[in-house]
This record gives sequence, C-alpha cells and structure tokens, in this order.
Amino acid sequence: MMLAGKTGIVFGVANKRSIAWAIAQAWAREGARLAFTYQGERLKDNVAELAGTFGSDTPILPCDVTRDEDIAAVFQAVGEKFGKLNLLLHSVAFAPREALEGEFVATSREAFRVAHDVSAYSLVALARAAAPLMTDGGSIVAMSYYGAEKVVPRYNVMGVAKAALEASARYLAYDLGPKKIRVNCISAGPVNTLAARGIAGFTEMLKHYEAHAPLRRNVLPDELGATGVFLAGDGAAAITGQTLYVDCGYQIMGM
Ligand code: 0WE
Repeated sequence: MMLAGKTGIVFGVANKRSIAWAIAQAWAREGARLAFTYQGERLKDNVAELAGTFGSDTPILPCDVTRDEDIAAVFQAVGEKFGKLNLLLHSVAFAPREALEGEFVATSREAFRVAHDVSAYSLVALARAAAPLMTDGGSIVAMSYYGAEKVVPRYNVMGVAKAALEASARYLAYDLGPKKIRVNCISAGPVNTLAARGIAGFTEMLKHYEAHAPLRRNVLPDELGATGVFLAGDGAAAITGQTLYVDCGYQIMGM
C-alpha cells in the first residue's frame, strides 16, 4: 500500500477507458482516498458509476476547468471532506475538432485560446487551488504527449498546448518545490480513449507505434497507472518538473 493515508483528486475521467480512470484505480489500489470531477452533465452518470465503486462517500464534483468558480467550489468541498490533499491528476485536454484536422497554420485565434485555456492554463489554476490543501507535501501529475516536442501531423495546436503544459509543470515545480509539492508530466504513447476516437488515422498511428517503438507494442492503461503510482509515491520524492515518457520507447527513436 504505497499511498496509504493519502488523499487525491482526479480531473479527466470520461469513461472506463480514460487514462484518468486507469491512474485513479491504481492510486486507489495503493490505498489513496480519491475525489473525482466531471465535465458537464453528459459525463456525470459515467463518472458517478465508476467512482462509486470506491464507496458511496466518494466526492464527485462538477468542474469545467475554464471556470474559476467551479475550481473554487471543488477545492472548497475537498478541503471540507478530506481536510488535506496529497495527490492531483490533470488528465484534461480539448481543442476544437477543426483545429485537429488540416494544417496548423490555419489555427484560429479562438481555437488556439480554447486549447491553451482547457489543456494548459487549467494546470496552473488547479495547482494554485490545490497547494493550500497540500500541507504535508504533494504530487501533481499531468498527462502530455510527444506532439509537445516534435511535429505529429494534425496534432497541431494540441502540440503547442502540451508544450505549454510541460513548461508550466516546470515553473510550477519551481514555485511549489519549497512546499514539498512535486509537479510532473507523463507523456503517454497513444491510447484508444474517447479523446482519440474519431481522430482520422488513429488506428494507423497505433500500428505505427507497434512497428517502430523499441518494445514493439503500445502502452497499456495499467502501465500508465503504475507510473502514476510511482510519481505519486516516495520512490519519486526527488523527481519534479520532469516529463516522463511512457511510450514503449518510441520517443528515443530518430528514424
Ligand atoms: O491529446 C490527445 C487528444 C486530445 C484531444 C482530442 C480531441 C478529440 C475531439 C483534444 N481535443 C479534441 N477535440 C475534439 O473535438 N491525444 C494525445 C490523442 C491524439 O489526438 C490526436 C493525435 C493523438 C495521438 C490528434 C491528431 C493526431 C494525433
């Protein structure tokens, strides 16, 4: 039980295939007590059904991460329920669909703004709200993707937003380090989730990773869970500001 006595909050569960759900299950298995947020009424029942498996007193709170009032209400409620917080998972991203098709050069000002607000600024806002509750130190984990560092065709503005997310994690790590709060990113290989569904060529991308990654396969959700446990726990006590690639080695390749 590597996370016994710890409390956490998970942003970004949409359904059972969500990366956030894989990491939440792994955290809970290691003894963490968790709260969950959901984005919009559409996802409320899904999240309630999944989170409910950890007991009927599991906090399940609405949160649109672009709304400061939502964020304030979430941390108010979690503070009242848990008293303190040790863990936070940020597994939230959105860019308007049309921005993930065609050329990056066509990205509208509004699509750029929305992608950065939802996918990058939200980490700053959540970290700021969480920090006062992380009174005996904490671990903040955010999900990223290789498109932050190299061009992945059609990932477009999401790649720019993930670069901002990773840089934000470094600056947050610097600011929050004196409070023993660590901030890291997991850069996952492609996973077949709701966010990936309907992305043209996603199946081909999975095949490409399988063919070219050193381990010749794709990452499994449980393996992201295990990395989430590592980053949350004492094994990573001296790791902060990092982006950890959990991609079967794909990122090391030059060709
Ligand atoms: O970060 C992501 C996807 C995040 C995402 C997905 C959607 C789909 C629906 C953000 N915004 C939206 N907006 C929608 O309207 N990934 C790492 C998965 C992903 O998405 C891609 C990829 C990969 C990999 C898009 C283009 C190319 C590759």
